[in-house]
Amino acid sequence: MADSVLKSSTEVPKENRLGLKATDYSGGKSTLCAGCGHDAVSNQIVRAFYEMNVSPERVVKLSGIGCSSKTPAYFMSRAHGFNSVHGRMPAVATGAMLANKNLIAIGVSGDGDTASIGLGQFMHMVRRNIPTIYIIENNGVYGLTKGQFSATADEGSKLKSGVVNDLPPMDLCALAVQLGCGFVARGFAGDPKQMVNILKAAIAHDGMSVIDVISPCVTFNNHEGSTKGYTWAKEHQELLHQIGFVPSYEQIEVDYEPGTVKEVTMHDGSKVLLKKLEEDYDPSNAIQALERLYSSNANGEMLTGLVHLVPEKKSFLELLHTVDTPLSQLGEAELRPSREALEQIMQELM
Ligand SMILES: Cc1ncc(C[n+]2csc(CCOP(=O)(O)OP(=O)(O)O)c2C)c(N)n1
Ligand code: SF4
Ligand SMILES: [Mg+2]
Repeated sequence: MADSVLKSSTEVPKENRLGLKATDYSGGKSTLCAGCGHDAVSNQIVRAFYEMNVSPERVVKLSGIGCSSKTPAYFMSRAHGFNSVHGRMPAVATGAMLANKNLIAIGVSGDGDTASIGLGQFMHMVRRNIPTIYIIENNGVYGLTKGQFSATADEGSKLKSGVVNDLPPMDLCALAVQLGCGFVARGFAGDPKQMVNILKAAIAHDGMSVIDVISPCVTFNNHEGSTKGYTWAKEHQELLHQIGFVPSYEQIEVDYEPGTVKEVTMHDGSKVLLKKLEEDYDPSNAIQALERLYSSNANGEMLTGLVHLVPEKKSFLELLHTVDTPLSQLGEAELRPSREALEQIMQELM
């Protein structure tokens, strides 16, 4: 039954297929506030990469500025990493992936880093479909600079000081769908089972995946009147479906009632299983995704799940036909154009 597949990801072996332990995927000690949602997301990242048997040395971790952007220091110490300036992670991720398409890029950003100073870079990165797992740890505030409202804060929500937010929120999932992103999901830091399966599907996706995670800031936005705190999120989480993930190397025969589970085959042959809870939802349909996000927002609910999935969408690297060999490993013979090629270019400029 589908349920047995949906539960299978909870059985964790002591070593993965690479012979690595979960501790081989850990990072430095966190300096965030105890109970911060961002630490829960770091743990979910560790578990997903470990269970997906990804060598940490194949991973590049990228971020901007914020409490959220500090977190790549707290997972996968053995991976490559670059902590960029505020809102500029997309440019660095684009450069890294153009230089070496064999890397698996994971970017961690915040709602301030992405939806304010970095919005232009984020939008063009989505539009170009740069293969990166782009996580927004969304707490509705600028945690690092003492809790001012961010652009994702809900209208009418209150700061601890009693200040009310008068501006409408930006929905980063809806924005990503509108810009043609092939993988858009929303998770909740307090729902690890769903988040780990979303992350596994994102690792299997060849293209940009945008994951908006409601990740409460316990210091500045977890009180009554806040709409990004743990209690509010638990009470208002609306599951779009249950998510199961079957990696390509597991030849599991999935047997389920016709019409109850939607199966999507990813680029690497693994399967995402979406068990319907309430309606006939087609994740490849962008209009349905937008309708569902808008109706949830209008009802004051927090929709979570894999909102939009189009695995066949071509990435920027595929469109550019970038070489398989990392640029740093190409020799002079491959990099230097021939005399004839240079002469031809000169002729074209005449
Ligand atoms: C160019 C620049 N402008 C402003 C700042 C100040 N600043 C640091 S972090 C931050 C916002 C962080 O918010 P978010 O991305 O939501 O991360 P969080 O701390 O909430 O995880 C701001 C405005 C900065 N570091 N650099
Ligand atoms: S200030 Fe908020 S976002 Fe920053 S570490 Fe503390 S709880 Fe997390
Ligand atoms: Mg924030």
